[in-house]
Amino acid sequence: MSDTLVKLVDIPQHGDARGGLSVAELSGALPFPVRRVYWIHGTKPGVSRGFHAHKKLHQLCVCVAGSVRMSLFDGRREESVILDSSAKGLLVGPGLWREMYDFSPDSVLMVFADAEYDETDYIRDRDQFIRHVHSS
Ligand code: T46
Repeated sequence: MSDTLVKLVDIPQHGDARGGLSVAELSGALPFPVRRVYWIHGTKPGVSRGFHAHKKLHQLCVCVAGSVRMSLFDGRREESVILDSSAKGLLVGPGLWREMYDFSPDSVLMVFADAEYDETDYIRDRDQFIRHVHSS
């Protein structure tokens, strides 16, 4: 895989004349066993989310409706990507500060995670995050 922060995976599509059907399965689009799924929806206009990193968590983010822009920062470089297709998933591993902007009113961001919710895995202070990545 390339050295870019934005790592997109293709999600197989099995739509037909009836409509769409997208599949994320282990050993396919999902590179880890899923222990939690959550989705972010109904985000109010102008609201930004994220502003944290994870110490260990691996996630696959799929915008299954509408669009959202995700920005990733590894302590040195920042890259951003617009997610607007259920055919693409963004892999977000540990050690990446993430911010989410420009949610469309119909946006539904589905996130597959390799661990259950654990607040101690979050780094919610940007300066602390920068110290964390530069010391590891
Ligand atoms: C991430 C980005 C992409 C839970 O109780 N369980 C959960 O599984 C999650 C994800 C959140 N929460 C609670 C914690 C907070 O009290 O829900 C509240 C909102 O969470 P947060 O402010 O962290 O939401 P976002 O949208 O800023 O970030 C979320 C994920 O938390 C995070 O892991 O990578 O989406």
